[in-house]
Amino acid sequence: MAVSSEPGITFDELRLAARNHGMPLEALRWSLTPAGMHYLLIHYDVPLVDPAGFRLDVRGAVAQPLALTLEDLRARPAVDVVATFECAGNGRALLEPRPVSQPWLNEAVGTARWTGVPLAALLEEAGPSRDAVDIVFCGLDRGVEGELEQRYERSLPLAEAMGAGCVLAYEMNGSPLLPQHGFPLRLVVPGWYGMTNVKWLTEILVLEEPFTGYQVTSGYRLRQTEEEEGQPVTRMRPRSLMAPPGIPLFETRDRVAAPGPLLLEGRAWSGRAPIARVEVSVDGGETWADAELTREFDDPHAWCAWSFLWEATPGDHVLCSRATDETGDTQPLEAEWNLGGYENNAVQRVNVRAR
Ligand SMILES: Nc1nc2c(c(=O)[nH]1)N[C@H]1C(S)=C(S)[C@@H](COP(=O)(O)O)O[C@H]1N2
Ligand SMILES: [Mo]
Repeated sequence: MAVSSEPGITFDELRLAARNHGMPLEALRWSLTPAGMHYLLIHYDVPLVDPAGFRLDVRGAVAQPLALTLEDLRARPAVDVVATFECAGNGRALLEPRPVSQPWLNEAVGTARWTGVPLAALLEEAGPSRDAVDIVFCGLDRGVEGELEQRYERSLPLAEAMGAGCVLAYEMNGSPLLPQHGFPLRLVVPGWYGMTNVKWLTEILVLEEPFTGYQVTSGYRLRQTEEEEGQPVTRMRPRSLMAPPGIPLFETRDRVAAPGPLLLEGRAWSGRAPIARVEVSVDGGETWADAELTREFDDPHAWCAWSFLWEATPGDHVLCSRATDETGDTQPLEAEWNLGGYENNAVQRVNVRAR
């Protein structure tokens, strides 16, 4: 992956940004993100899928291969899961030098209620062999990446795939998936970074050896150089964001608010453990005070809401929030750089002028 030290994004980055939109941060006020405001990340093209001809194949090292139509899937017992998705590249464009890819600031997040078939039950029916190690999830979309022609496919270790909460979803917030969110079927793995939630899912392949596909062995690895093997990107690190207070300046999106009491609100999540604490700083991260936390969903990897009453004094302020999860992991003040620009969960800084 190329990196750039230029302050402005390149034309290639702009083209990606124009396709893959973020969640407008004011949508942090909604507990479930309306589908049209959920962020979007599509490596290749959105495929046009005829639902009547659609099949999900479960094959490879299984006792009983399966070929399921949408009706077959909808006839099975359904479950719901509320999951916060965050793109692993969220925060990438704030890194210096900047890894050249989708230039997210901090808006690549959203939370939806996903309805579908529990993955574990389907895998059990197919009967993975005793030597199964990885389950590969294959999308219908194809492209060229890292000079390799490929379909979008990602794997999970068998134990993670069998774990509670993985769903083959055909509905988002109670409606059929939109084309851009994976119609007619996608994988949902609560807690993992977004790339795990394979859209336009058409095949589940059980392997008796580790999967070596591009999106697992080349893409989505934490490393400083191309030569390094690095560590895979897996579960989301703790993060919090603030719903933009007051009103925006058109060009900079900085905020303007009246002096006096101002309720700061936002949401926080972690893919590793439930959120234990959210703190707020109104002086750019010098001093911190606890925010109030409200858990709206039982699902451990759905975001929770936080709020903090601030007495705004006239002048310029930098507001921050910082989440800590039950493992004790907390958001850093400064980003940790890596070549792909992944997992940047550094605290957000919100400029507010009270006047
Ligand atoms: N088939 C397929 N699945 C995919 C992708 C893709 O390009 N193709 N993008 C992944 C990435 S990188 C992210 S962050 C999430 C985004 O999901 P959303 O667009 O529904 O928010 O989908 C994942 N699933
Ligand atoms: Mo992503």
